[in-house]
Amino acid sequence: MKEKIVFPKPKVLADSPMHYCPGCQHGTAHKLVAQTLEELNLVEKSICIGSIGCSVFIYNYLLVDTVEAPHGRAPAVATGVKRAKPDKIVFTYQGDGDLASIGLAEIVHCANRGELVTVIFVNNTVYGMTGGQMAPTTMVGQKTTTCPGGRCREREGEPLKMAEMIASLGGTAYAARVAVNNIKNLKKAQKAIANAFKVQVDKLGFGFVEILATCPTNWKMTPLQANKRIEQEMIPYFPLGEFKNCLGENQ
Ligand SMILES: Cc1ncc(C[n+]2csc(CCOP(=O)(O)OP(=O)(O)O)c2C)c(N)n1
Ligand code: SF4
Repeated sequence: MKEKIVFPKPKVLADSPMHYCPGCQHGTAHKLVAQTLEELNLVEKSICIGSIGCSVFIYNYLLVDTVEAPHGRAPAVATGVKRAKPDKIVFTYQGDGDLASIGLAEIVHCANRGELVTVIFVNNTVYGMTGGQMAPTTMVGQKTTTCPGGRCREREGEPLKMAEMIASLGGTAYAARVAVNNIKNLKKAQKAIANAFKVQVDKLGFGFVEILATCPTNWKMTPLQANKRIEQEMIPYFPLGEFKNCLGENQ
């Protein structure tokens, strides 16, 4: 019997094994970005700005021109690249340690200025690459290597809700939070990522998508347990949805 491929791999995704841990959703997020670039016909003119964290090797997987801008500086580098090459489609791919901690000033000012760039923000509530330290998005009560007793609201405050914060800024044209824990949410995630690129294509302003993602290794969970945590613990605190959408009828 002839095989029928139902979900083909996007061509812009390299044909090489990824280094991510089993059950890590960075790979899923990469695939959604790759699919979006192909569907919107943006592959040839896209420039990716990589960051620090487990996704530091994104240039090995997404076959587009890439600049590395570690330690939260990706939005600043994206600003420079886009201003120098306004015909290109420029996007960053950043984790929560990179974007919401070290790079908090960069992301806020980039959005507030309304830079015509797109930001893909992967929130897995820990610093994954460096061994699971507390991030600004770590949940109250969550145990990490730097808060072994659990994050404490009185001591460390509440986890930052980046999608809502970015939506409140004048230059933002699109801000949403999505998850990739089931098929329904995957489909919504795909649409949100496309919208975050469309606001750049239509020159409406800054585009931002927060993707809730698993880190089974540092959560000390199996992939299945980690996926359940997204539904049971993360989504109740980090609600899914669009917080700003200036696309109007252009969607
Ligand atoms: C002591 C120290 N401070 C800062 C860094 C820089 N650094 C590299 S990866 C990383 C954390 C990245 O975490 P995140 O952005 O959440 O991405 P993830 O690995 O979870 O995908 C940091 C802070 C470092 N390597 N060592
Ligand atoms: S440490 Fe966490 S974020 Fe990094 S690859 Fe493994 S599961 Fe993914």
